[in-house]
Amino acid sequence: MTRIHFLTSNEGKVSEAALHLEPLGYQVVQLHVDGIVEPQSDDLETVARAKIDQAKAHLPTEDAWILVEDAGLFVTSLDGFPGVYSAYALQTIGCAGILRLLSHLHSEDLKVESGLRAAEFRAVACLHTPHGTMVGHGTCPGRIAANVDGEGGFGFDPVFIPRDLDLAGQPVEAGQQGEVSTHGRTFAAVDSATKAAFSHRIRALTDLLSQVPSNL
Ligand code: ITT
Repeated sequence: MTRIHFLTSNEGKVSEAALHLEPLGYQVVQLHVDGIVEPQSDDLETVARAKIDQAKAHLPTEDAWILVEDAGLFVTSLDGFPGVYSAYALQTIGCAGILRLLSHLHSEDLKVESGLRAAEFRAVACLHTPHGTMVGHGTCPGRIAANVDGEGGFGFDPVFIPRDLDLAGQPVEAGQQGEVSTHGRTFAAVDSATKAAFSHRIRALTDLLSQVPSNL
C-alpha cells in the first residue's frame, strides 16, 4: 500500500479521504506540522500549493507522498463568502451565522431550491510525490438549508444540502430531481458513504488520482 501523509488539522477530512482512498490501495495517515502559514489569497489552489511548499521541508521520509486539500463553502448571494475564509467563519459566526446572513430572504425562498440560497463546496487537492506535484479540483453544488439539520459530519455540513445526482453521478440542474438524493437533508444528516457520492473532496481526490501515473 502506498502511504499518503495528509497534512491537515481536520480529522473529519482525514476520515473522508481514508474511506475513499484505502479501498484504492492507499494508506492515509494524518500529518501534523507546526507553523504552517496559510497565505492570504482568494484562490484555494494558491493556498494548497503554498502549504505543500512549506511541508516539503518536513517530509517524514525523502520519498514521502504529501497530500494537502483545501476546501471552502461559497454562498452565491454572499458573493462567494465565506469561501477561502471558511475556517475563520466557522470559528466565529458558525453555521448559525451563515443562516443569519441569509435570514432576510423571503420565507418562500427557504422551501424551494432557490437561486438565492445557492451555494457550493469547492475543494482543491494537491499531492506531492518524488515524481512531481499534481492538483485535483472538485465541486459540490447545492443550497443552504433553512435550519441546522443533523448531528454527523463536520464544519458546515449541518447547513448544506447538495443538489441531486443523475445516474452518472453528476449534479442535476438546481430544482430538478435526480436518481440519487439526500431528500432535502443536509450532509450532517446522511451517512458518510452517502456524503461521499456528492462530495467535493472525493471529486477532487478522484481528479487527482487520475493524474497519478499507473507505474508509481
Ligand atoms: P486544514 O486547513 O488544516 O486542512 P480546515 O478545517 O481549516 O483544516 P479547510 O481549510 O479545507 O480545512 O476548510 C475550511 C473550512 O471549511 C473548515 O472550517 C471546514 O470545517 C469547512 N469544510 C471543509 N470541507 C467541508 C465539508 O466537506 N463539509 C463541511 N465543512 C467543510
